[in-house]
Amino acid sequence: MSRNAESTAFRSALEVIRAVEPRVADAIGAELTDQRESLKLIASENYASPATLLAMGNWFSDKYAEGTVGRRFYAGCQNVDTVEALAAEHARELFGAAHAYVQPHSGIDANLVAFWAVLADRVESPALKKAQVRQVNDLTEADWFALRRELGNQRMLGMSLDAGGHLTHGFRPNISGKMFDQRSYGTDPATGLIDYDRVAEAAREFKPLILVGGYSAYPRKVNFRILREIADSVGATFMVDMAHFAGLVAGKVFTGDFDPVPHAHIVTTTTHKSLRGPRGGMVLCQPELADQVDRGCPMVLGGPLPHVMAAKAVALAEARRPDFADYAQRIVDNSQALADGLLRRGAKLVTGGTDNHLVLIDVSGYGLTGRQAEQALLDSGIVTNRNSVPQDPNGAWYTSGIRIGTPALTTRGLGTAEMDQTAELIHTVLTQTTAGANADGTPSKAKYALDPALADKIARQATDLLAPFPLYPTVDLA
Ligand code: DSN
Repeated sequence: MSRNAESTAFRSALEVIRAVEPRVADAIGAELTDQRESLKLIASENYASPATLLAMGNWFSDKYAEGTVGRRFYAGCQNVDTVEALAAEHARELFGAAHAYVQPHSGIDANLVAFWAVLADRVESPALKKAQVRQVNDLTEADWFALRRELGNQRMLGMSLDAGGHLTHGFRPNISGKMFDQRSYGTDPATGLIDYDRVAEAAREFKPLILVGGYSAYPRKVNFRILREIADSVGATFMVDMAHFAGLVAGKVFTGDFDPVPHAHIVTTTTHKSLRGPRGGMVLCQPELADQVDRGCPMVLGGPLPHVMAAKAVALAEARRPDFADYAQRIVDNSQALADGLLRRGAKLVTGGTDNHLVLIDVSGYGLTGRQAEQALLDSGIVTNRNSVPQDPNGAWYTSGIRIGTPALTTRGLGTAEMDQTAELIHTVLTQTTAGANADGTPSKAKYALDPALADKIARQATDLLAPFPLYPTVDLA
């Protein structure tokens, strides 16, 4: 696509918006500037292609389309059917999945759709069968009361939050923790790695309805074949949340035992992280769960977002191109180069390295909390997020970790040499930052000191590092 076509498209869009509310047009332009200028290391973010972004800004946004392709609760959905069917087809082909549901608005939504599909399949359907009725409206009040109790009393076993699991894998502050009786498996305190024997032991003791695999802050591969065997041994449905590493699965970096799709009954993902699509979610599943998954809207989801499904179709088509596999491999090469650069300079990393797109620095090695480190890095033009480490003494707010990831910088074209320089910038900031104290002299978990001149110098170096790799080089808004 020529520079002209993309520049014209975005410039024209901003001109139209500016005529109505100039402050919105200005904010959109400013966001591009900010993204261009910052060293973005947030492991869950990326830069979608101009085609993906443009597919979202149109009249598909005006259409209601509850239901699924060919079975809608509204008339006039023929064009929505086209894009939803296309997105699902690309997803099935890309991941080798039997069924794809592309309506979830986010990863949390995708997980809720998956949970309710499993509950419907494993708990509700047998209850309806037993009562010899077709649907819940036909149950007696007593049977309905009993079914609601049963639905609300099921068990889930997932990875603990501080070991890298996600809030939606059954944690109390989240709806998943209120819906399920939950237990966690953690990681080996000595290695930081998943101990599959301990997972099997926990599954045998707890007998979950759902075993959840997947993570948002675990820097290693997971053996999904072993987790499936564990699930089978206790009659659990095996669900994998691959939101973080979907791009590595799509790009065939994670294959065999490390590809969740052939092993799990149901797989959820977001579409905007390493997969590099629009902000949204998706569910892939085995045929026996397909009907229940397709009831996601209006069971759990509000009306689907046809404009985002159009963008999912575009992004998934991009991910099916051969160059996406090269991109996925470079994400991991960069992540390993970043980890090596940090280790060589003396940083402490959870698990001692990485197999995937993310690195988790234990910043207690620098005498800092995650919050202090995150702010000091931000002052220096380096955008990261603080994250718990296993058995974190500082809790989920202050934390002791910094999670960094390479999907976004890899999209810009930075390579392993630039990752080593990035490691140098991060290490310099963290060694030069000192933890502050509260007014009463006790150590503060939030206050810190970093020479502003040094922060400015690092920020300039970060900008210099990015300069040869312009973001959206085909888009010129000037
Ligand atoms: N917010 C996502 C992440 O950063 O990992 C997951 O919810």
